[in-house]
Amino acid sequence: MKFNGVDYYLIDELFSEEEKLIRNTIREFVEDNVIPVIEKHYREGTFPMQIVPKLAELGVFGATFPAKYGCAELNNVAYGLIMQELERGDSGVRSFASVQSALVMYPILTFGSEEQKNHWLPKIAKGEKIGCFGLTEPDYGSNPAGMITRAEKVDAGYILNGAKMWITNGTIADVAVVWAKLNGIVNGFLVEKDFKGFSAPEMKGKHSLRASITSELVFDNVFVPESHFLPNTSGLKSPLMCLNQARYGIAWGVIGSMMVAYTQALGYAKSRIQFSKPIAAYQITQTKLVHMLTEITKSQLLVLQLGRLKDEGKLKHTQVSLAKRNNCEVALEICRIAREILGANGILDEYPIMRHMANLESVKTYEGTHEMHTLIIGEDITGFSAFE
Ligand code: TGC
Ligand code: FAD
Repeated sequence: MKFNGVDYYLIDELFSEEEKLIRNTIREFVEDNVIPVIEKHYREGTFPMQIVPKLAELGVFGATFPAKYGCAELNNVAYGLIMQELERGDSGVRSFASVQSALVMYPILTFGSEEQKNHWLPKIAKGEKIGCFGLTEPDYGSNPAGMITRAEKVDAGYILNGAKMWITNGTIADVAVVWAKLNGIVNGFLVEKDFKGFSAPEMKGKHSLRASITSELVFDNVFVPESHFLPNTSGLKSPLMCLNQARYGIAWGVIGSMMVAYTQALGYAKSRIQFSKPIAAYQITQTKLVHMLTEITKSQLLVLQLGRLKDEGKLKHTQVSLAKRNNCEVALEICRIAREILGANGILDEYPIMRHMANLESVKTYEGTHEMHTLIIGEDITGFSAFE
């Protein structure tokens, strides 16, 4: 059956024809190419690599970036809608696209030399090259300023030592955007998969985001040539700027998971008979459904305004934090309520709810935990930093 989304407030009327066309194209793609295969990949802990060339063809990678680098040059609302539709398939699919665009192409575009941009961006846009982003370390997650990974200047380049952890796409990446301290200042390096001393073993045993590859990155005296140093960074602020792009996509993306959970729960509640009536006829179930729909509607309005602000160049990173924090929290709550409405059936993989719920535990944690976003906004409104 065709999926029509969830739109209680006629928010569609606030999108341009082009934005709706892009949203519908990705929706159809996900319907045909992701939903039929994703449970199997989730169970087996694999990523559906066969969709990568198709995503590239649809202009998903670096969708907002300039046409001269082979990108679609869309606006940020269209990009957000793409993320929403991909995450309706699975958070792992949205993660793949987020990392390519926000965490690999964005830093190359923003901090790279013209040679680096011309070399990497068209290839990543075409899906010929896969990237990953290494910021988090085993002992430094929420506090990346403490990172231990170090670069040392040598003739014609740098020597990198250290390790990153929890890196999406690490094992399958051709290039890693790696953040390391050089003379105590955070800098960015492009590390290619076959550089001597570099390895990216896959992390196993996840109960969440199983249809996504997560890896360690290990640097054992890796020589990085000067040509692979990002020349235009300015300390920790630079990786944090990349995070804004990814957090923006997540705030939109998780609405896809909310829509799955709500529509599944609504359909089930109307057809499941207990005590001779559909459970949808009971007031407690209606309260749950109304709460879900209200939270979806609020989240949709939040990201739409966020996108318009981003397109107008008025966006503050603290506003992105507010949307990422809120939307991840309510998406998880909506999945939990949906699971409840489905009773025992809710735990089966015949329904996508538990998969989305489990994924959202990662999504709520990565790109800044719920608590970190609370403190980021808290600092913005009070003037007091609670990080120390
Ligand atoms: P702090 O002193 O606050 O900031 C240093 C400089 O950066 C500026 N800044 C930002 N600029 C742009 N965007 C942001 N979001 C920024 N946040 C801060 C700040 O104004 C300052 O600038 P300046 O000019 O004064 O130097 O730095 P801090 O060390 O106190 O840390 C701040 C904190 C805690 C908010 C930051 O470290 C943080 O956000 N921590 C969370 C870490 C995190 O989100 N990691 C994500 C890793 S990547 C990932 O999870 C990918 S998931 C991929 C997938 O989708 O699969
Ligand atoms: P910690 O920082 O150790 O935090 C543990 C708990 O303490 C959290 O609840 C946190 O909110 C809380 N806490 C920490 N500090 C404070 C404080 N000051 N006040 C109150 N509470 C606090 N990273 C990358 O660089 N690249 C990637 O591609 C990437 N992909 C990921 C994929 C997955 C599936 C996952 C799960 C993570 C990924 N990450 C990635 C890492 C992610 O960004 C970190 O896990 C996240 O930033 C949190 O760090 P941590 O897990 O070390 O938790």
